[in-house]
Amino acid sequence: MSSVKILHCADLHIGAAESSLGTLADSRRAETLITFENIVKLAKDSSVDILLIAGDLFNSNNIEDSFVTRVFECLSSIPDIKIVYAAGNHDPLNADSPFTKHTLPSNLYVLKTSDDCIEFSELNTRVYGKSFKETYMAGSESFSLSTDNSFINLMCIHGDLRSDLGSDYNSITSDFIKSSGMDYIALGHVHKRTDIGKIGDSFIAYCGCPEGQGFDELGEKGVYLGEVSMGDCKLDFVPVCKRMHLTENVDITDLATSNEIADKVLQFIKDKYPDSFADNLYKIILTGGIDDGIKLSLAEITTRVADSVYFVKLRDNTEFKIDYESLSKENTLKGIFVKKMLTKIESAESCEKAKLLYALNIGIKAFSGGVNYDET
Ligand SMILES: [Mn+2]
Repeated sequence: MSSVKILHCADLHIGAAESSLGTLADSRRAETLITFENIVKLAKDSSVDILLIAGDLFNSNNIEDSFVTRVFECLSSIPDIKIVYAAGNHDPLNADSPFTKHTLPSNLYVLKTSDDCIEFSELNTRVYGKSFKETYMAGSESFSLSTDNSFINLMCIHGDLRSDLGSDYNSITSDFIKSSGMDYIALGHVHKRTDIGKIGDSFIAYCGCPEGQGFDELGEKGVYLGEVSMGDCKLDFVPVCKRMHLTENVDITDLATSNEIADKVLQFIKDKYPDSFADNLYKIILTGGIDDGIKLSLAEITTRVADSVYFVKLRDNTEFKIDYESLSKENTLKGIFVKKMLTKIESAESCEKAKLLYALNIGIKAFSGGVNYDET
């Protein structure tokens, strides 16, 4: 066999709850499980030979049996596909692991916690790698098992791609990769996808998490799918996420009422995401200059936008259109505050200036009673 068809996924974190979503958190947990089912279906429909899962399939080893049962049931439903699992730092392969406690599907191969190799002779392919045994695992300078060039050599591993061995999460260095002899290294751990890279003779990529679980995991998420052969790799990114987390700045200069602002926000996201705007989760940062004294009702604007989308939260970064110089001459508490802040800003290092300007803006809003504390 000159090539092998693979699907590379990682970091599902099944069972994780995005608690900031409130009542939606449970539905998002269910969606992550459904996304996993869709990945299995994609593997089946694409007739892949090997499904590589590079760790953190479960968010922790303390996971409800119903999730584990469903996951293993899905994997059993594709008996013709070999599945290789390398446990990650969230679901390490110890006595508490679902992969230790439950009966595994016969087509599921779990890599040991020491350097390991699984051979699929009918596919002329070997899959190398190892599992996390506990939450932390040190990296190594090189992989201890040598390869045979008459096989397609794959690695499935959870770890931290970096230049030194300093990570607590299995440092994977360029030297490690260059000496590995792999055709493709399927990585998990980093939730942001990388393009397919090449270090030495080995292709390598993080596929990222297939379903974002916070506003630090933005945009379209998915898996890598395609063919690997000796010395070559043709993998495509396939989006599988049900929803996207998105952060957008919306300029509301000169708008005043909540319905005007909500309409502007909705129009902005409809224009940018015409096909999926209603399905996504948004963090909207309101920017621009508004008239002095206008108190935005974030609650009302949020409610109006939320009527048309799955989830939205707002942050107010607007500024009052104020002539600070003339205000600083007023003999009022507000005037004295502005004068002191302007003096500080003038003498501040440039990196501090933006912070102080933001503080000035927040302070002015506080005088109008318009500061929201939930602005993370
Ligand atoms: Mn992870």
